[in-house]
Amino acid sequence: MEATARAHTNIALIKYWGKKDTALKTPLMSSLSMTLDAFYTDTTFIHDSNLTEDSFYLNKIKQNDNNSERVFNYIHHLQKLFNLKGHFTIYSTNHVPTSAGLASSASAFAALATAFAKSYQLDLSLTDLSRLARSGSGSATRSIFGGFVKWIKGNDQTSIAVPIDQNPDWDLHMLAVEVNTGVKKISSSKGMIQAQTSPFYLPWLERNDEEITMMENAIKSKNFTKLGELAELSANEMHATNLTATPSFTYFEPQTLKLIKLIQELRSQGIECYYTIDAGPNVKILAQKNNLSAISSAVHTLLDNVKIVDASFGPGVKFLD
Ligand code: 2P0
Repeated sequence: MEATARAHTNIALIKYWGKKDTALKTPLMSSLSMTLDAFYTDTTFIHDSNLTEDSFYLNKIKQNDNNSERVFNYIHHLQKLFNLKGHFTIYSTNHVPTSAGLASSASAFAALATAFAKSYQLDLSLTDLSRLARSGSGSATRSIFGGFVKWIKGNDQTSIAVPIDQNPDWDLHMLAVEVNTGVKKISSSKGMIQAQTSPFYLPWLERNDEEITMMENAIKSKNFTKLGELAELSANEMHATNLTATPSFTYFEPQTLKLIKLIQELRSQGIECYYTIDAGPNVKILAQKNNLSAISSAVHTLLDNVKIVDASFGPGVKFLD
């Protein structure tokens, strides 16, 4: 049996940065994201009794055991969960421009969970799929749905994604700005453990419910200013815990800081925009249509040869024939 699914990636406006249970990937906090149209992963999952080994192809290239380990472990975990066995082949294609420097684990594990479930004809709801995707990668939980999505903290059963507005009628864009770096980054999994040594980590966690509620209210009232301010605050809180961890670390590069200052400067000139930053040096700028070209020109003037991808709301997972 064979099935193919497409999932779009998402960027958190209220960040997830810590696990309650490492194996189950239940989070210490709820998070809230925007699914993006510009970036997605297509994954085909095939299981067949004639297969003699498990294999994983990424962008048409067969991956070695090392690169396949996380994916194989994930599928073995799912097979055990549903009492299934047998070898499989996975073909995954990332339509995430490498130039955008965006992580693809959210779309990758959401597409994989969905293709897996369909190939075995498991009768699962989207909520069930978000739970399955979660055990592959935390942020994948949210990529099951489109638009604005909340991932609720909780236990293995209750920590699932909930759509807030799958088809938002909003003029909201995210400009993904690539910041080049040769520096080896700390993985998200490691970074979010280390961040918990920060004296600011617990106070941040205590603010989580309130920040989620405020963001939901900003979305309900279509208040771009509130949404942008809260998203920027959440990113700054996350990166502040990294800087104040023991040992201290940061994903920021000099160009990241240049972009932060540029966004502050643009705001002071009346060009409304906000930033969010994940576990890497790239900056995503939240803005509305009328300011996109002014912001892009300002970024290009500041940084030579930087790549910018304009994204807006994307859909939830779907099956492809
Ligand atoms: C997020 N990030 O909410 C946060 C903000 C990065 C910064 O989720 O260990 O690949 O697989 O659960 O989901 C990136 O981490 O980590 C992430 P795992 P994941 O989007």
